[in-house]
Amino acid sequence: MNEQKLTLALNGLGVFDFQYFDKVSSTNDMALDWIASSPQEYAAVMADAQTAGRGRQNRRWVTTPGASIALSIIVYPSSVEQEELGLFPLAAGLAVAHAVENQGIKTVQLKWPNDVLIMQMKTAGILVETVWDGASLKGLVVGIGINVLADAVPPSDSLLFPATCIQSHADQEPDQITLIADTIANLQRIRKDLTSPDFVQRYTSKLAFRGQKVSIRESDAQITTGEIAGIDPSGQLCLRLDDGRIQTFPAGDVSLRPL
Ligand code: BT5
Repeated sequence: MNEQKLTLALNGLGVFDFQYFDKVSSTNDMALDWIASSPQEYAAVMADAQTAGRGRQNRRWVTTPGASIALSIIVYPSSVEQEELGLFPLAAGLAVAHAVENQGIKTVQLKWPNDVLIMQMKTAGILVETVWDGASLKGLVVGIGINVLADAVPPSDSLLFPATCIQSHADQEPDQITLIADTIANLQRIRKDLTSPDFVQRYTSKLAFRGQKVSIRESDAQITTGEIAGIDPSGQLCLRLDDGRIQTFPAGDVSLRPL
């Protein structure tokens, strides 16, 4: 990573607090700890390698040195946003999706709640975590892992869902610093109308498997099938069941699979 170019790109977005590591356990862990010393909003932690990168429900996230982006962004949600924290993973997904599109890729979609797909294969994953002081929210970390080069894609037998990388779909060599800066700039912009109908409409236009039958697994004992109808203003998935009723699912620890 060219640190001078990174500094210029981030400073251009008003981001002066950032840390870049050759190797960390998890950039989310570093960012969660950093919140205690109140860095500025959009303070960012990045790393070339993670020894304990994680996804939701403590699943493993693979980061390959030189080929992946591991980025964690610190956000302090406003009181209005705190009413709708479930929108943050979706907003981060949309921010990454637009950054990937800016690399010249047209087939980008979002697998609810927060996976970024290229041609229906996962190219980025998002893990949003919060720090609380009793009932008061101290801050939120948006963790983003992006497969940039082909080496970033883990072997298929180790994955729950097919994966790909930006390099395999872009005409030009993908640029890590542009991807990072675009992602942060997009998140800054998307947050301006996060709780408006425009956000729901923009997210829905990128929603993968819309109108298709999927299964939603909340636990081994709780699996629901239905057709994806869209999302509601809180970012919950709306599923049309076989009897025509609409059931909503909060963006928590659920897994969505196409059938
Ligand atoms: C995610 O979880 O997709 C969230 C991943 C967030 C990673 C970032 S990297 C920066 C920050 N620091 C961290 O420690 N984490 C964040 P989930 O939806 O639970 O998906 C996890 C599953 O994705 C795994 O069980 C694998 O099947 C699959 N997987 C792991 N590494 C992958 C990769 N590089 N590309 C595609 N799929 C992967």
